Amino acid sequence: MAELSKLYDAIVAGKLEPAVEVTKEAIAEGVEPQVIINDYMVKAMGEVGQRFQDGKAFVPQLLMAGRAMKGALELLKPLLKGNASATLGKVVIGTVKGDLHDIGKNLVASMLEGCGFEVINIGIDVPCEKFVEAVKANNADILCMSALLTTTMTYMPEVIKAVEAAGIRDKVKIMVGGAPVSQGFATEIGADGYSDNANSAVAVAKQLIGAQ
Ligand code: B1M
Repeated sequence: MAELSKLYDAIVAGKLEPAVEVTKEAIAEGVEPQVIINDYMVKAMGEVGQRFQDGKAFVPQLLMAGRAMKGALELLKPLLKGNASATLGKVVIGTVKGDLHDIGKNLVASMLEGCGFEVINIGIDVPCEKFVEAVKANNADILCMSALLTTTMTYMPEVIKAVEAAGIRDKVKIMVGGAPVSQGFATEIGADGYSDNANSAVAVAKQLIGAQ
C-alpha cells in the first residue's frame, strides 16, 4: 500500500524523489488522482504556506515544495484526461503580470484539457497585451487569469479593460481564480466566472460556453 502521508511529508520537506515514488505507487494501486491531489498535495502546499506565513519556512522552502509538487503532478497529468472526443472550446490561460505562481494555474489548465477544452497556456507574469494577443490569435472562447498574490490580483481588472479596449470583450468570456480571489472580487471587476479550485473551474468554464 502506498503511504500517501509520505507524499504530504515529502512535499512539505521539498523532497522531489520520495514525492514521485509514492505518487507512482499510488497510481499503480489505482488511487484516484483527485484524492492524491486534493487530499495530500494541495494540503501539503497549504502547510508550507502556513509555515512561510509564520516565519518558519522561507522562499527556498517554497521553491523546493513547488518543485516536489510539480514533479509528482506531472505523473498525474495524463490521468486527468477525460474521455472527451470533441473540443468544447478554446481557453487561453495565464498567471497575471508580476506573479510567478503557476502550480494552481497549471492544474486548472490540465483539468480543462482533460475535460475537452483546447488550452493555450501562456505562462506566468503575463501582461495585458499578451493576454489580448493570445485571445485574438487563437479566437479563444474563454480567457482564464490566475493570481496568488493580493498585490497582483489587482492587475486582473487591467486585463479586462485591455480586452474591452481591443474591442473583443463580447467575443470572449473571462474567468478568474487563485487563492486571494473571491466571487465578490470577480463580480466587482466584471469577470464572467470565478472558481476556487480546479474541479469547479471546469464546471464554470462549461457553463460559460453553454456546454452544461
Ligand atoms: Co508564494 N506566496 N510567494 N511562492 N506561495 C503564497 C501565495 C502565500 C499565500 C504564502 C504565505 O504567505 N502564506 C504568499 C502570498 C501572500 C499574499 O499575497 N496574500 C506568497 C508570497 C508572499 C510570495 C513571495 C512574495 C515571497 C517572497 O519572495 N518574499 C513570492 C512572490 C513571487 C511572485 O510571484 N512575484 C513568492 C514566491 C513563491 C515561489 C516562486 C517560491 C513558489 C511558487 C512556485 C510555483 O508556482 N512555480 C511559491 C509557493 C509555492 C507558494 C505557496 C506555498 C503555494 C502555492 C501553491 O502552489 N499552492 C503559497 C501558499 C498557499 O497557497 N497556501 C504561496 C497549491 C496550488 C494547487 O493551489 O495555486 O491556490 P493554488 O491554486 C488552486 C486555486 O487557487 C485555484 O485552483 C487551484 C487548484 O485547486 N485556482 C484557480 C488557481 N488559479 C485559478 C484560476 C481559475 C480558477 C481557479 O480560473 C481562471
